[in-house]
Amino acid sequence: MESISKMQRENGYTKEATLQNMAKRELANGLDKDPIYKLRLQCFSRGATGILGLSRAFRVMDDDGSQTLSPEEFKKGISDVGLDVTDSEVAEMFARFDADGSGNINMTEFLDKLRPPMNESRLNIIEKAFDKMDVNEDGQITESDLTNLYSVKDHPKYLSGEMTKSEILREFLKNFEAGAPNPDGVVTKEEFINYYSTISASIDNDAYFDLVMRRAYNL
Ligand SMILES: [Ca+2]
Ligand SMILES: [Ca+2]
Ligand SMILES: [Ca+2]
Repeated sequence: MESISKMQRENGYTKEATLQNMAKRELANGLDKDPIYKLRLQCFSRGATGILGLSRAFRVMDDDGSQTLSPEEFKKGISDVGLDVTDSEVAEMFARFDADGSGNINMTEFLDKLRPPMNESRLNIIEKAFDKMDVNEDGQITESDLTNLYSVKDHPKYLSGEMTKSEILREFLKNFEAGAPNPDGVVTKEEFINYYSTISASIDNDAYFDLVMRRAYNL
């Protein structure tokens, strides 16, 4: 069976520099004028790494710590990241982010629009990996799903006695919970997809992305 330290290596696959360079290149060519697309590139080009970086951008914009963005917070945040857009473009972006029309943007809405889009085949392989991890099929991945699925035997911190099996599994799950203000050790499908969306963005080739996922999850 796959070992957890190998899984961590594979999951550490996000080529942060690649993503940053790609974002800078695409910003420079200026072909796509969609403001949300530009906001995503702006975040990546400023060194936001992966989904964690995007969720951090949300927390920075959330001045009053309400875990939602008001129109004012959003507008200020957009100008702080250096995105050059008109007031009407900001209003249009806000409306697109605020999918439920509540008048503010929550983290789920924010990441749903800001995460790099993926095609059907990439989504499918990610969902397959999720389903494999969700051993008890309750729609979320927790420590109990992983306990028989992955071995920690060759994990350096397990070998050194620094961490217990349970601690290693919980730390592993935390990777996927970057968007959650308080990681609870429960990984939803949405968190899992968000996580892989930024890894996906750093890999151009569909077949190669497929291979990376199949290797990581023994699919
Ligand atoms: Ca707020
Ligand atoms: Ca909303
Ligand atoms: Ca489960």
